[in-house]
Amino acid sequence: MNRRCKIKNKIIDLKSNKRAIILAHYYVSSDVQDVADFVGDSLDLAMKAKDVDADIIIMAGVKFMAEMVKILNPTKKVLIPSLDSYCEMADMVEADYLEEIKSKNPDAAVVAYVNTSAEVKAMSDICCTSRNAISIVESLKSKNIIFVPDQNMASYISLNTNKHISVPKGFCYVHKEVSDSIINVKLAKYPKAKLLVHPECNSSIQERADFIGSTSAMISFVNNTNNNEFIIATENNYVQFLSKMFPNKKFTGAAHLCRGMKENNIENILSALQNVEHEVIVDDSIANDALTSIDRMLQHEN
Ligand code: CIZ
Ligand code: SF4
Repeated sequence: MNRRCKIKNKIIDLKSNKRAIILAHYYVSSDVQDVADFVGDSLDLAMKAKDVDADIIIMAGVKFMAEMVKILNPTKKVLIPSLDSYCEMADMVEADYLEEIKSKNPDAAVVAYVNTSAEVKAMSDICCTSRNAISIVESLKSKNIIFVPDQNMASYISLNTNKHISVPKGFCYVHKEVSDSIINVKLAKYPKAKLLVHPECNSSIQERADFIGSTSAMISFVNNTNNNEFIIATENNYVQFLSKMFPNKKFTGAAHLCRGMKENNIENILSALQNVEHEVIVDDSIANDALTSIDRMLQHEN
């Protein structure tokens, strides 16, 4: 048995000994997804986190996801495999900055993309993910919306709703780096491929897309089309996930890996389980207000 198999087997044994479960995002490596009990997007993970029967939850993703799991499961131990698994976009809008924007737009509702800190969620009216952003924004009474922190996602929502969206700042470097020249090279190589684009990509890339949507929406698109070739403009680990899910279809990636997601590996998952280390703690007063915004999003889904 090779070293990776041994580590994976140890993780599986420890999970059952310690009543632990592993949640993994689509953007972590397939090695990590192999040991997970559940793989999904941030909305799936938030919903799953609410009804897991375990003492320990390991969140293989980035820090805001682990915080969200903790907020939804305050009595459980939530561990993060690496303390360096940051979402760089989530760190672009801080609480002080949002306070300033709110004071300049007192009648606007604040929608926080889940890629935000617990503090920012706590200051917002409601959360959303890439999967439900349009319907959440549409459901609000207010015509004026402050949306944090992704400017490209905000433009996409603007185009698809009749709301006035203020977009202070923020972007995801993984999606912003998807360039026209990369798409040109991919299309020259795979001329029949459909181009699937995440709404965090620049509008020039969105304009060329055959389909724009979240990772879950991309799965539905692939499932419901007769096309067999796809160029995927979102985090590159997702290409491996799609290739496993649809073995008869061909996928090629147009984006890089996310540095924060890449921090997760089977070695640090094993270590987190063995030593019960890297526990995520969210201050109670922040967690309560953040929970209100997350719960409003989850109620919208039901
Ligand atoms: O919401 C998520 O999980 C992210 C980060 C991407 C997506 O489109 O699902
Ligand atoms: Fe954050 Fe971008 Fe990484 Fe997603 S891909 S976790 S938005 S930095």
